[in-house]
Amino acid sequence: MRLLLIFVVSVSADLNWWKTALVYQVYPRSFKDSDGDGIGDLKGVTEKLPYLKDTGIDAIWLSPIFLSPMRDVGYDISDYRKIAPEFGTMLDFEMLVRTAKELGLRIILDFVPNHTSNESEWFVRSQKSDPHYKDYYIWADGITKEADQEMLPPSNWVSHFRKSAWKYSEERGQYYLHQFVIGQPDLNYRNEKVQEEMKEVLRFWLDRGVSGFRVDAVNVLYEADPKNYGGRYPDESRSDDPSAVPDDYEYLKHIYTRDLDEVYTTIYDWRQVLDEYTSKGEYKFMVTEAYADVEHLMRYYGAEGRNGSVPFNFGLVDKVNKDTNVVEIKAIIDEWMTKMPAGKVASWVNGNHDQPRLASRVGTNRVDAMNMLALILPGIAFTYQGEELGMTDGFISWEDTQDPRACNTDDPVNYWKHSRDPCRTPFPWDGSLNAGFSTSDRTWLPVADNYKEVNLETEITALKSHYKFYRDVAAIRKCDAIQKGRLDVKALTESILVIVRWIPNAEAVVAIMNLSENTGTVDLSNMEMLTVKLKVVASGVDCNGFENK
Ligand SMILES: *[C@@H]1O[C@H](CO)[C@@H](O)[C@H](O)[C@H]1NC(C)=O
Ligand SMILES: CC(=O)N[C@H]1CO[C@H](CO)[C@@H](O)[C@@H]1O
Ligand SMILES: [Ca+2]
Ligand SMILES: [Ca+2]
Repeated sequence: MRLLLIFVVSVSADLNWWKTALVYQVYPRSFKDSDGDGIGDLKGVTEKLPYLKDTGIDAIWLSPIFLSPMRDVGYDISDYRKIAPEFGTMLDFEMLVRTAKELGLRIILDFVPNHTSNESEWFVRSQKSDPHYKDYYIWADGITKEADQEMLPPSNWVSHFRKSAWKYSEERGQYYLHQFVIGQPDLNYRNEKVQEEMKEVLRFWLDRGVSGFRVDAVNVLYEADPKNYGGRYPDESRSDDPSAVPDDYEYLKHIYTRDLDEVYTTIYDWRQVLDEYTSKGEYKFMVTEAYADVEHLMRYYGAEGRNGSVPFNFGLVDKVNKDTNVVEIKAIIDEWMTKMPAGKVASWVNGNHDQPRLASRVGTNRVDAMNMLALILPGIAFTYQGEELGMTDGFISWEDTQDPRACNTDDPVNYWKHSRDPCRTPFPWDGSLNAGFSTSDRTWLPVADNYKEVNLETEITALKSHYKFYRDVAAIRKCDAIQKGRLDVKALTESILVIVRWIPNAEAVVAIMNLSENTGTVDLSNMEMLTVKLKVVASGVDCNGFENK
């Protein structure tokens, strides 16, 4: 009798990695400069990947690295398939992906679908009314008042960066829409060709081994369809913000320019493109950026049998400052966890390149508590580069200012109120020249003044530091209680919050944050799930009396 042996080779796709991923946002311009031109680049990121691995990071989201005239620091893309020369080459990118894979790190790219740069070939041809590209963007005729023949824009819409969202093109004799800066014309998603183009862009990068996308400014993808308004783009009405002036974005109620139903359908369509690739190996991840209320955000998760994305949860960024108490923090957590549809994955964000630094926003003494919170709650945690060190906002003079939102004010006195540069200063690797970021005489933004104290080398050498605490919590995050356990959040007083993640009769992790200046005693004996004996495995910089494991 012959023995027949059957080997079942199962190539099982890695479907769950993203559900508890610790994602680190690299802002490539400010991470590490490998060639001394003062601008961070892809080779610099590759060189520092071991640092991210040691820190306990699972995936890296790279802010835009694509060809761009850099009028909105890379969020104005002229070719979605090319790497900006200041960041490197396609070969550098492939090396980055390969090195990351070897280390077990995943790469997530920034996808900016609402607009291209006005220097994109698509826009240049559209402006020339090239038949294929004619309707790639939102073009409309101006409105002429009978009396004085003066031409006005097609509607009263205002850009996110102030003033009319319409710009007249002499060449085409029509206005185009730009919800952000003039150099960022909005794509027309009511055009099937644009839909296809953008799906091809996703496939292009998926074919190059990326694990997913962070999608920029999605809730403004669509505007009202003139077909439903007698061929015109309808005016928006006045908002209830009494302090806004007509040039301000806040002046209008944005009922025709954001959160339209069509937005969600497009997200579900992109999810389907990503799913084509999931069968080839790992799950491809998508997280969407929209500043909207929680009810709108929940729709991104999916609907009517269609899968969607994970929406960024900005609750901890928008609603937490130096004075927030733990009852308010608990409310932010509870709101998301209660409204989130069953079986979906939460996300927690403490900052990004548009927000003041965590230490500047909530105070240096709350940095550890907020980092711990994001890392211990169920779901995905996002850390913006440098928040693990407790970096503060840097001082940037008017002369050094780069951010268009600040430059557009033309105001050398008050520009800083609008500037996002202070949170974008170079990563402080050590206390040497330019904080070890670059060997150049001049860096694209100056390093923060306090880099001699706040830098990685100093924090690694210190007995206790924000970095060491972050790294310890990231290590604990890998245990079952945090990966799969239940959640309990209790505000014991206005300043003491206890978060328990546990698996019944097996394992528990307890995080205790005290937001007051006073020491206190916490009695955990009435928490029924804590039948196990506890030991301290990580304690923050200001926690005296505890030694780290
Ligand atoms: C793009 O817009 C900028 C203003 O932001 C303008 O200076 C430039 O000439 C425009 N380029 C093209 C190709 O239209
Ligand atoms: C956090 C973030 O990425 N914000 C971006 C949103 O989109 C606009 C326009 O693309 C950018 O200016 C912001 O930086
Ligand atoms: Ca460089
Ligand atoms: Ca749009």
